[in-house]
Amino acid sequence: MKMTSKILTIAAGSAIIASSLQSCKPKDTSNVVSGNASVKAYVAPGKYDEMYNFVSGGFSGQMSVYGIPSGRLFRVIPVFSVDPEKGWGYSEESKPMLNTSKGFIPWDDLHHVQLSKTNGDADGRWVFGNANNTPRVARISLKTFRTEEIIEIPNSAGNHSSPFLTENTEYVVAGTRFSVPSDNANGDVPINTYKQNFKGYLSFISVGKEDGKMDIAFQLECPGVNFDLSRAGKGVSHGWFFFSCYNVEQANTLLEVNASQKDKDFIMAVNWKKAEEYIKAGKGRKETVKYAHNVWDESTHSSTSEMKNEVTVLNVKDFPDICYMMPCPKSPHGCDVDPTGEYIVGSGKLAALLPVFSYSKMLKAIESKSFDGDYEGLPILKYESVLHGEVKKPGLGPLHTEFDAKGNAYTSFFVSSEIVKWNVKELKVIDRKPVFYSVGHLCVAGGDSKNPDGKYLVAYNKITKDRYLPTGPELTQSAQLFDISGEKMEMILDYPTIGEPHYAQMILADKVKNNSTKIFKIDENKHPYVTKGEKESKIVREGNKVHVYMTCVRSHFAPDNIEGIKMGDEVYFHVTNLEQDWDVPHGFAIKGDANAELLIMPGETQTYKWVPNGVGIVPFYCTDFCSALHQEMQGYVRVSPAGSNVPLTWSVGTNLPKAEETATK
Ligand code: RUQ
Ligand code: CUA
Repeated sequence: MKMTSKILTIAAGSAIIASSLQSCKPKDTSNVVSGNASVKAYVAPGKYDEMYNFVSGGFSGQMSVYGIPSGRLFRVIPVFSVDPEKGWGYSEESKPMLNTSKGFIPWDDLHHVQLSKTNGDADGRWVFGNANNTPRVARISLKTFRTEEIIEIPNSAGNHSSPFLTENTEYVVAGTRFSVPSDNANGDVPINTYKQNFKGYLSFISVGKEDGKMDIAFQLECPGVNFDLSRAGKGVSHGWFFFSCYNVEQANTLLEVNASQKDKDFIMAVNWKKAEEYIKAGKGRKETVKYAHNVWDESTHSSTSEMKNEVTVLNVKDFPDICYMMPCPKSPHGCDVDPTGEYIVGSGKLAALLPVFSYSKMLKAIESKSFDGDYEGLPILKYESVLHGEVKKPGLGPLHTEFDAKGNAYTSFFVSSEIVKWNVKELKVIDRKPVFYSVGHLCVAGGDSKNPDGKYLVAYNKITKDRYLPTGPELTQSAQLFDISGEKMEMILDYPTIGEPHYAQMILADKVKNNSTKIFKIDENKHPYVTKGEKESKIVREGNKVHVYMTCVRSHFAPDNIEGIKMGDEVYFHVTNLEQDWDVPHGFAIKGDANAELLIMPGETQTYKWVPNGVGIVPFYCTDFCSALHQEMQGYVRVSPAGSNVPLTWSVGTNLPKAEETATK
C-alpha cells in the first residue's frame, strides 16, 4: 500500500514536470515571413547558394546537404543506416562500413554533426557525425560526400555527447550518454547497483592530420553521470573541454523525476592537454575491449572492417587536476563556448536563467582552490567564483547557443518556442523571435567557430502542426532561416526537412565546392575485380562462386547475355562504370532478388551478390536514367537446375553459340 502511494506521488510529480515542459504554441502563426523578406532567400535558377548546410537526420541515421539561403535539398549522405537508393549497406564494398563488434547493424540515430577545423574555423575537409544508439563516430569526405570511416566506441552506451572537435581537429571527443559497467567488467549485476558499478566514459579519438584517419587515443573513466553535450575550448581555453552532465543523482529509473532533484547539475571542465601528458607518461591502464574500425578506400572503391581489442584508460579520480565540476542550474543541455573561448554558456532545460561562465575566472578558482567540496573526488568549483553572470528571464527551456562575430549569442528555447539574441558581455537580451514550434538546436553560420560568418541562422523545429499540408499521423519537422545581419533577426524562409534534424553546421560554399570530386579515374581504379574495358569483360567460375567481370557504359552492359548459372551458385556481379564524365552513374538491379540496386559512379567498380532463387530467365537492368537509350540498358541471365550441364557462356552484341545451335536444330 505504502509502495503504491509512493509510486503514485512520483507519477503525479512527473506529470507536473512533463506538462511544464510541453512547449507553448505562439499565437500568431500567419505573419511569419513578413513583406518581401523572402527575397533574401531567393537563389535564382542556375545560381549557386552561398553556403553548404550539413544537417543531421536523427532517427534516419543519415546526413543531408542543403543550400543556404535557398533551403534546397541537394543530397542525402548515407552514414549509419542502409540506403537502398545508393546501395549503401547492400553492395559488397559498403557492407563492412556498417560492421560493429555486434555484427552488421543496419540503422542508427545521428544527432550531431561537426565540420573539421583548422585554427578554430571550418576548413572544408570533413564532416563528422555521431551514432547515438550503437556508439560510433563517422567521418564523411567533403570531396566525395561519402562516409569514409566509422569507428565504434567501447565502454559507452548511447553516444549522444558527440562528435566534438578541438580547434585543429586534434581529437574528436565523445561522451557516453548512459553510464554502464565497463565492457570488460561483469555486466551481470543488479541495475540498482548503479552507484557502485556504472561509469561514464569520455573518449578522445585522434584524427590524422592529412588523411583524417581516426583512432581511439585514450578514454577517461569518470563518475557515472549522463554526459549530454559539449564543446572544446578555443583561443584562450584551447586545451580544455566542457561537458554538460545531468543525472548527477545517478538515478537508474524514472529519470524525468529522479534526475531533476538537485538544484544544480554540473558542467565538467576537462583539461585534455593534461590528460594527454599523463597518457604520454604511461599513466593509463590498458583494457581489453572489442570495437570495429571501418575504413572506405577510394582507390579500391571498397571498405574493410578491422576488429580492435585494446584501449588505454585513465581514471580521473586518480588524477585530480584533469576534471573540475562547475555547478550549473537544473539539467544543463547545451554547453557552448563563445568565439574568444572565454565564455561558456550552460543551458539548464529547467532553469529560468542562463548562466555564463568565465574561463579566466575558472582558472583563478582552480588556482585559489575555491572549492565547494567534491563530487566523487572531483573538485566542485564555487558557482560564484566561476560565473561571469546570468541572463535573467531569457525564455523557457533553453537548449543551445551559437554566436556571431559581433559579441552576440543566439539561444534556442524549446518551451517558449523562440530564438533569443543576447549580448555575451553585457548579458542583455537584444531581440527575440518566435519559431514554429518547439525549436531544438539552432545553427549560425560558423557559429561554433573562432570567426563566425554570422549572416544566417537556422532554427530546427520539432513540431509543425498546422504549418503544412497534413500527411497522416506523422508531420514533417522544419527549418526556419533567419537573416541575422541586422540588429533584429528576420525570418526569411521556412521549409520542411527530412529525418529528424537535430543539429547542423554551415560552411561557405567556396571552401568546399572546388574540391568536389567529379569522376574517379578509371586508370587509377585498384578494385581487385575491375574491368577496364569492355573487351576484358569475362566470367570466372570458382566452384559454386561465379565472378562476373562486367562493364557498363551508355547504354549497355557487357556481357548482357549470360548462361550456365545454376541453382546453388553464388554470383558476384563486379560492375565497372567505364564513363569518365561527371554525373553519369549507372545502376544495376536484378528481378526478384532480396537486395537493393547498385549505383556505380563513373570510373568505379561495385559488386552485387546474387544467389538465384529459381530456375528460368532472369532480367537485369540499369536503374539510373543515363541516356535516351537508358530503357534499352538491360540483359538476361539463364538459371539452370543444380547439376545441369549448360556451359558457362556470355556475350554482348552477338548471340550465344549455344542459342544458335538450338535454333538451327
Ligand atoms: S540534442 S535538441 Cu540530441 Cu543535440 Cu539538443
Ligand atoms: Cu545506364 Cu540507365
